[in-house]
Amino acid sequence: KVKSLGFKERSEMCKNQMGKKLFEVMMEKETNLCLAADVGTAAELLDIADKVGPEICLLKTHVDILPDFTSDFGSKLRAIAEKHNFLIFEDRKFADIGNTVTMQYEGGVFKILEWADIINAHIISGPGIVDGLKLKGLPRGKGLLLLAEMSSAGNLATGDYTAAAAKIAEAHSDFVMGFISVNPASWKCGNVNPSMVHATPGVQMVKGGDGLGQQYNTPRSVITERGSDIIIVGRGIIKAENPAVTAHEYRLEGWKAYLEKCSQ
Ligand code: 5BU
Repeated sequence: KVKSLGFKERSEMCKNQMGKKLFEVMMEKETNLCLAADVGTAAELLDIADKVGPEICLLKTHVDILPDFTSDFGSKLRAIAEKHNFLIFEDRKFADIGNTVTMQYEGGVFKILEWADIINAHIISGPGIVDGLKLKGLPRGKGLLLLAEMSSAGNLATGDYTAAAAKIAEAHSDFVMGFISVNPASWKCGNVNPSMVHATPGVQMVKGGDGLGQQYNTPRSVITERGSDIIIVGRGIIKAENPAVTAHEYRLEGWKAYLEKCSQ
């Protein structure tokens, strides 16, 4: 088995600045944990971001679920991100044609471009979606993750679709910094280039599901067997009695698995 490259070597290969920054944050803080902050209100989100901040490299939002969203949400979250040195990922899953996503990224109530470091997109509409998002995001140093795979049962992002995502990423490596993936070790097209980061949702300490299609794997399995880099954990942390303590446990599991992979 070939020894995996470390985040340091990989950060030096990045063409996208946000991709490089993410690897650097991961190394500085020794964490490959992303919190999926799917809490009920913006107030709760800001609260958990501050508590769990020291444990994470990335905080993932679904800003459109927050009933108390106000225009100062972005600057408040950014202040917490700077305090704890993590990046902000809005899991918007853009999916429309290039021209429409430019407006969805920049405009509306949420103005995602103003506060999110990282966004993601489906490739269902073709590579024009990347051109559109890049037009707005690249001049501001942002990064894009492509949805190459999904964690939910019966999803259609498999095989040739996954390979197409990898190909589009290669062609736009100035803006695409990596993937949402589930089992990149199994990709027929290979694990693509090492500058690309892989982030995986559907992670809990015990394998299982949620009754609505979500499928969970353990941190260890995701990082070592499935070849990903970042574990994305939502309910495993936010529903815990003490989210900060539980986040610390996930962080240790994830980082231990990364170190193990590098020493194999
Ligand atoms: P959970 O509570 O750990 O199941 O939350 C998972 C989060 O990751 C949630 O915000 C989803 O929207 C997100 N997610 C996912 O679960 N599966 C996917 O394939 C993608 C995103 Br893409």
